[in-house]
Amino acid sequence: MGKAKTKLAIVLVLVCVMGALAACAPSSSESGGDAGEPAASPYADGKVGNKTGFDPEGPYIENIDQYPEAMDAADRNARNAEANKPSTYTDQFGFTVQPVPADPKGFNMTYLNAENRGCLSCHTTIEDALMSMDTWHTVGAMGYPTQLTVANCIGCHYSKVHGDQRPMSSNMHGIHNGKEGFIEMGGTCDSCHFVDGNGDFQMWDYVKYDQYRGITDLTAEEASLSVSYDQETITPDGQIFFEGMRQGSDPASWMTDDENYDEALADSWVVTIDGEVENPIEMTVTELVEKFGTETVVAKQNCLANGVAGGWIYQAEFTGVPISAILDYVKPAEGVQQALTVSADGAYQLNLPIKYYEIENALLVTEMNGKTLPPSQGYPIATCFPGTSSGYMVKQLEHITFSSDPTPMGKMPIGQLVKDPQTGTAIGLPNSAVLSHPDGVLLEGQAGKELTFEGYADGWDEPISKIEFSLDHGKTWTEVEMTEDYDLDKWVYWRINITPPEAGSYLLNIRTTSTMADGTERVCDRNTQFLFTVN
Ligand SMILES: Nc1nc2c(c(=O)[nH]1)N[C@H]1C(S)=C(S)[C@@H](COP(=O)(O)O)O[C@H]1N2
Ligand SMILES: [Mo]
Repeated sequence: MGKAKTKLAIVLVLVCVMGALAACAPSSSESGGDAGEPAASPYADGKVGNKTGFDPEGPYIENIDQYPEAMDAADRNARNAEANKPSTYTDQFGFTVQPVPADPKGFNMTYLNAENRGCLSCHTTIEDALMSMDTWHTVGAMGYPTQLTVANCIGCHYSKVHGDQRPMSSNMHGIHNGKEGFIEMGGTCDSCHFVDGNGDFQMWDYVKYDQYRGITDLTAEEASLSVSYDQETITPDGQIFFEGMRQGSDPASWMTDDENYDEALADSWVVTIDGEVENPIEMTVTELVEKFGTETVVAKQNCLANGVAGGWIYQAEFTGVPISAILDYVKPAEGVQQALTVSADGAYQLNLPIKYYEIENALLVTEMNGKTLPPSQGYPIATCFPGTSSGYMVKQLEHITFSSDPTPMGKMPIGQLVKDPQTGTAIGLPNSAVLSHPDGVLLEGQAGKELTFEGYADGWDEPISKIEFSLDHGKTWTEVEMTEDYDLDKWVYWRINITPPEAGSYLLNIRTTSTMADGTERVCDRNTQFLFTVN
């Protein structure tokens, strides 16, 4: 201790000398010291930190004399960030995507190992993963540049309940764990999951944006979003999602060739409407159109399995024979409860309660957006129940059978929104997504410039009452309220303008609210999250 005291005087003398060297002192800015003022040193030579190491007889740390340089925090972080720059790729729509934000420490890349987690860190697209399976699997391809995510898988693989044929957890573990491809890519539990502070396994893709650093938060005031919406926007040709279901999911049965179809088919394609009706009919598509005429409606079509932030939705102008006119003619018997609607290949058999056929503007569709219905949409004729699901659009329609028997007929149960196994509430009700850009998009040369993002909100059979946007992880929101004349057959198509002030990554949270039948408000159980980076 005496040794230390004698050195103190020399230290004080050296304080002035150290002033010139202050820039070398590690963490001088982090410790909050005034610039130019040296940290007080207990050492004779005024050095800061231990550059010689403890006496080997005392507390011992191996290589301690090499530590001070290596432990220079600012420098280490900068080197880590430089060596671990997030990468970018071009997605299937031609957008440049940077899934992980850059941060000053390289924290996301190293500590979170973010680029090696989540479905799309290994799979180019989910569609591609499904196509490469040994067994045929339905593929639902987005028409908008919106990526399929695990949220869409949950739409069908929802249940963890024993006895369910298709629970996500058992399927996904079965095809990943211990499998060659997964092992080769260094797959672990962490590839798909995030273990939270309670030791609970979360889906990484659901929680990643709450873990990332380097996202620039903007309060609602700073973001000063301008939001507009309409209910009329029609999905452009080629942006309608495609679901390759059909017969047993075999791609050979998919109707993907929309250019090359038999134009004379409408004259020979017979639709049968029978069962408990007074006047059963068997008529060609051409005869149906001649006898009952056509009407045109604009309606959204939303897949029941569309997940949070998913793009399995579109809006189109449908022209076809009004089902109301057909019902007036065939006259279903008193007490008819339901009808089974079957496609020509017999693979799609949908049973729907009679109330759907009684929807005022329900159609047997022959045209879409002013053109002959393309094969992918059901040429030569398909059902359309405005305000309901695209799943109720039975394509290549052949047969409708009315029945007073309440027992479900056909191969498929009546479609209904499925429940999220984690939240216990209906998936994507109400829902929203960005449709103009993929999540994680990198927009080059756009810092400080005005950007427009577009997307939808839809509440199924509940009207949307408001849509809220946040750019500060949900602390403050910009909201837009829907007007009284809300049209339930249509979606809400919104546009937001934002000028990101500087280069960096930004996170848009979208929270949607609908009004339930009893008048109470329903808020989406998961926000739609959309990351974008500008430089
Ligand atoms: N004949 C037939 N119609 C069908 C299907 C099908 O597999 N076969 N899939 C249904 C489902 S679940 C949906 S979501 C839509 C998908 O339509 P899209 O591929 O045109 O988007 O078609 C519906 N109609
Ligand atoms: Mo669907």
